[in-house]
Amino acid sequence: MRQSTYRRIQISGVFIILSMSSLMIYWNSYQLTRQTTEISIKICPKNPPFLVGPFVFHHFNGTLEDLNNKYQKYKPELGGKFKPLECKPREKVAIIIPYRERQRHLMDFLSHMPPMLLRQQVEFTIFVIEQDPLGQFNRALMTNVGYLEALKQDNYSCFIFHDVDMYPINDNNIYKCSTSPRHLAAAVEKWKFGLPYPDYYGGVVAYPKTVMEKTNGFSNLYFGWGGEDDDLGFRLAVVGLKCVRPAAVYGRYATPVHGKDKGCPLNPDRFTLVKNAKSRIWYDGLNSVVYTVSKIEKKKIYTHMHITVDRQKQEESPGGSVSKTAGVSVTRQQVRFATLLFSQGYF
Ligand code: NGS
Repeated sequence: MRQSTYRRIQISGVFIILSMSSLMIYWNSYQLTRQTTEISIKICPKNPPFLVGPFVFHHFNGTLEDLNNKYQKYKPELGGKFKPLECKPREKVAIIIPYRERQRHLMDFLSHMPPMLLRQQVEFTIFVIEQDPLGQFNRALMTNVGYLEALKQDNYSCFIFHDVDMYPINDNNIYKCSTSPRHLAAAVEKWKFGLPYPDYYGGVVAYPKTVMEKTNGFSNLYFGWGGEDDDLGFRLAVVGLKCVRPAAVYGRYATPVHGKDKGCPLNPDRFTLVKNAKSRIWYDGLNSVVYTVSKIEKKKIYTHMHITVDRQKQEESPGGSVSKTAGVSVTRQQVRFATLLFSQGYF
């Protein structure tokens, strides 16, 4: 009896030792695989090796499902977080699209952008920030919302604010940030691959997080069409920054022709707002934006956010109340700039 108990204890002992050693072997091999994977995935090179240079923009006639299938090979995480599979990127990029009723352009954008961005070895997520249908569209407010909401999803360090109907056609125009803000749309098709005026900052800009913090983001007061991108230039001037641009041969964008948006008529206040842009920077921006997120849809290849804006509440916020009444001192340079725009028929 005593002998058999002894034997049982002996067997259990051997069993425990065997299980522990196999556990140790498993743990060691797991650690080794992890280390090797970490070592073998190198930081992406400064000059991506797979660029093709100029490439053509094509309209896309398929469905979102087609694109979901097409991009499966890139293994995006839910919400559309894409990473190059061959190396570890240097920064996380959020592409923010202020959006309303542009389904066809959005499909073109989703079809055109990811392959280029992955050739550039960018880690990115596309955020479509859609303002609900009521009221006038406010592009700059949507960019502020996109910035704040993207940061709730992940620690992005680089933000590219992008019109949905502008398509880069040279992949040497790398979608990355530098310490200065970058205006990527340097040569735009609708202006014969030029710009409408030298201080134009519309279309596509890349801001590192630090610049968004320095400029208090963008103004929230431009309801309707025009002026919000001119305002951005004045904000940058206040904090001693200026946009840099890629060479025109790289910063080329295709801009298919389309009619004016119904929900975005000319903003009659835009000239006044642009004139006092500098005086509002500390009151009107990220620190005063008023909005509600009504829905977040994490799609397979992008994130779609639905945003409700209350114009009255926004205009009653601190920045709003100084916007039209501030005793603004306009500099000679500002007047010259506004006059230049005026003389070219922009107002
Ligand atoms: C200027 C607008 C900008 C606009 C640019 C180009 O006049 O917001 O035209 O417009 N400034 C003002 O209205 C103060 S575009 O030809 O792209 O429709 O970006």
